[in-house]
Amino acid sequence: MHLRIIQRRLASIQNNLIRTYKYQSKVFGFNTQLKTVGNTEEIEKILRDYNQARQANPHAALLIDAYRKHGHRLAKIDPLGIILNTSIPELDKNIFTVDFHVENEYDARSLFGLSTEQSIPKTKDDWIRQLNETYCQSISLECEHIESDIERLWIARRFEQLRTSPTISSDIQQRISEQMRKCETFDQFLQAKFPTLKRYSGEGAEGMMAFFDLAFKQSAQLNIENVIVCMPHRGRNNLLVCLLNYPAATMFRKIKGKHEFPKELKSTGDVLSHLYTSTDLTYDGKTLHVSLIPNPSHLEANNPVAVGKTRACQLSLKDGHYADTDNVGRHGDKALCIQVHGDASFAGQGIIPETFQLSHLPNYSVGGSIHLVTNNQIGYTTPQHLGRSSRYCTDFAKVVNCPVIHVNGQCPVEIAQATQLACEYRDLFRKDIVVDLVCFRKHGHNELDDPTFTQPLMYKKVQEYYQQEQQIDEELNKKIQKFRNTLEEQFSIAEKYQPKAPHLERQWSGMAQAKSTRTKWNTGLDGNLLKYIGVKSVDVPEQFQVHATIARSHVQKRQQRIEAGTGLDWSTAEALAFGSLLLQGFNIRISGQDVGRGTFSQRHGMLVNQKDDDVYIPLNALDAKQGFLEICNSILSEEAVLGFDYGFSVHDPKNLVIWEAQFGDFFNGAQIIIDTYVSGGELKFLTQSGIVMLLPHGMDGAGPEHSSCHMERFLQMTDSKEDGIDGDDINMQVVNPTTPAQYFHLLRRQIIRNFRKPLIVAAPKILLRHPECVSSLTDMADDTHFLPVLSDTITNTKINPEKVKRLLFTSGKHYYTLNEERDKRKRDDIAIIRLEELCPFPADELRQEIKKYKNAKEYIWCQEEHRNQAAWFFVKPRFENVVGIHLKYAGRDVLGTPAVAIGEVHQQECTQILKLAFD
Ligand SMILES: Cc1ncc(C[n+]2csc(CCOP(=O)(O)OP(=O)(O)O)c2C)c(N)n1
Ligand SMILES: [Mg+2]
Repeated sequence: MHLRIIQRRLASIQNNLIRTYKYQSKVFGFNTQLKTVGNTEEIEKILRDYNQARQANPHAALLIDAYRKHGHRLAKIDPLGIILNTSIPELDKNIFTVDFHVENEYDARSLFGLSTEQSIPKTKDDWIRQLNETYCQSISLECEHIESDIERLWIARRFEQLRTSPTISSDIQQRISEQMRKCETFDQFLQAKFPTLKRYSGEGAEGMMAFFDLAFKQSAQLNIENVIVCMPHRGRNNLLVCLLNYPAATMFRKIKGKHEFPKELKSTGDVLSHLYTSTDLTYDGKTLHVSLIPNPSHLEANNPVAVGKTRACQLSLKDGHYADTDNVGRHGDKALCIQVHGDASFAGQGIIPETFQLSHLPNYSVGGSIHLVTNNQIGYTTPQHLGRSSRYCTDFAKVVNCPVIHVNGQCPVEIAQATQLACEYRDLFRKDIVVDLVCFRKHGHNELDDPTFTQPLMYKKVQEYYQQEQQIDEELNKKIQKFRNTLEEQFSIAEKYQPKAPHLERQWSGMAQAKSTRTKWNTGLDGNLLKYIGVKSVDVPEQFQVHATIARSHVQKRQQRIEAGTGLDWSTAEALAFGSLLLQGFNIRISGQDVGRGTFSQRHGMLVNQKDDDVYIPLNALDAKQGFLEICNSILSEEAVLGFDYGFSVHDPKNLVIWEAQFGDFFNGAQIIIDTYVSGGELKFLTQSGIVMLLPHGMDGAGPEHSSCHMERFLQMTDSKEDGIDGDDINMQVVNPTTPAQYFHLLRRQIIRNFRKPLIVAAPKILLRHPECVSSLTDMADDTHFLPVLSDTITNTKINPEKVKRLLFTSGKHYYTLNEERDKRKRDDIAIIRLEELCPFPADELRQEIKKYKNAKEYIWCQEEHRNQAAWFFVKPRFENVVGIHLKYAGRDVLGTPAVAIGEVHQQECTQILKLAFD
């Protein structure tokens, strides 16, 4: 079979879904020529042989099929024996009525993945015994939901081979025992030293350490360079100290209430179960860099973050789709994501199916994650049957054809088999795979909780488990004693130990933490360079057929305005900012729903060939040595996608990462990511992010849900001072720019600076095409920069500052309404000052501005949003306390939704605001 045919079959589900525009040729971040699977000829042969063998032995094949499909339902995967596996009709011996004999050895080995050492079952009874041994013991496999026949057959056969192999080497078995004992020892040590500590121990789930050790070892063998891990609370500290070289002294300090970072750094730190690290591990002479990313309490929120960081890491390493040249490997050769989950949260949190939906997408794929579910069969006090409706906690994974291995967490050999299969599958197919480690929790949700209040029978079984006699291994005991001694040493030095700051290393070296003062950055550029970028931003290859309307209203219009150097609109300013940063070697990623065209058909960063649906990104053809723009039309999710992009942004400061909401208010689907990462990430973890959130905002009669990006919520989450001067070191920036040039400077400033801060932009809707909302190249020329406050300069009414009696302060698109009204009323006694940046609050610039109007008597804040929303509550105390003036309010009244949906009422409100501002 031809290679391309096999690739298509392997990715059948994806290909079936491609019905409209597609990447026919290479676009940045997705190379259509890249191989998605490993040795296709070998896999093809497996299928061919199997089909022949099947024809020769149809009854045996039916029996094998039945076990591959249903065997997992009989498996003994629960170490407590709580899951009751009754017999299942599909595997009843009596339904396979034909007695058969498999005579031919070759046929038998093609039908079923026997290891070379294994003798061939012949009769029906032999086969049933063999299949029971393979599929119904302490490990089982779910693979029958996989659409691709080749993939399904490969994994079933490989599983069977591993199960029929003699056993895992004694070397590996020793490693496993050592890891599990270390894990247990660490918990015992913490229990002895800190008896009242909630440590979310690994006890009952020690098997996870065997998984990690073997997965890292195998990754190193496969020449993977980086592994990015996300993980919730359970056993996390064990992993940090026992395997990832986290200084136990720092952890002990933390438990005693001290800083985990150097004291002088601005940081709040985070709780014990959120500590993180990155370290180099050596396996068989090969070095593997492992990063355990910081996690918030919100379970599973760190999963898309880890996947995003993995993809960014792949960009840094020019892995797979990011390689400069074709055919240099496969995506995911160099970086792997391991996602760890709890059983209850894996089943319950919506971010999980969202993240799975990202896994096969061109601009979000990482070449497959390996998932480990630490399935202790309980979530807090909720048993499985109340915690989900599906049979397994892993069932969401099946939506993307992901195989699932269930394994008994107390069976080391089977854990090793599961880990090996997961690594091999991911390596071969570059797709996600799940290992469901069925274990238990020795204690309650934490060690101070009494689980027998709610689970008396379960905990009887747990107690029985711990009453079993343990085998003694003297050699291992010695190693464990050594480990215990190390912990003792670390404990003794904890008080005086100086923790290290991990935040400005590797890709981040050369960057700094922002200071408490404000800095100004020249973000302007030479006009000719901007002209070049502007023209190139709409240039397409000769044969490329641009849609006629786009050619007229977008391409030609931009060409003309660039030539003139004036009348530049919002999307042109964005293209100029993007292009200039690309030419400086930075990469840009813009992600979100429909970002290629833009919600309002304004961007057209990616053009679609009218002849064949192919996609072209003009800004990626600027120069041979440029950085690249990755345009990522996302799934219709906010939480997982923003999490992914946040993760992308924290990996390397040389990437400008932008997430755009379709309309501003949809960001709240991603509120958890904003609350736990974007707003407080740097304070908690020292991890900087320069993510830009573009949130289309504006009261234009669109009704409650398309009007507001809830700026007030972002402002309330900032650490801007109500009675002091803000510096660059605020937790995030909130801006509401009103000109294309201001947007241009903001985007450039975001990446030119030597520190990173999230940037929340109340982005335009109607301003995208507003005739007044334009800039010229001179506004972006060398030595220009973003202005936090805009003076009253663009007006038809000539303003003489001496004559001004009233100052109107506003922010955002409302400025244009006010300006128009002032012109209409010919009010030269009113000046309008725009607050373009709300946080950090530009108090100095405002004071300077106000000074110009010596005779002003009235100061009014005028906003189009409702009084309990947008900036009013934020600016009022700052004007009073820091700027030193008392503001009156002119705007909509309070309301319990962002906007009315009755056109007439909307209009009456608009009129009323203007009366308040001008009468
Ligand atoms: C989104 C979210 N909701 C609620 C909680 C509170 N909580 C902490 S742990 C936990 C139980 C989690 O169960 P599971 O995922 O099975 O992990 P386990 O603790 O059993 O390892 C809950 C409900 C949380 N941390 N995050
Ligand atoms: Mg659980």
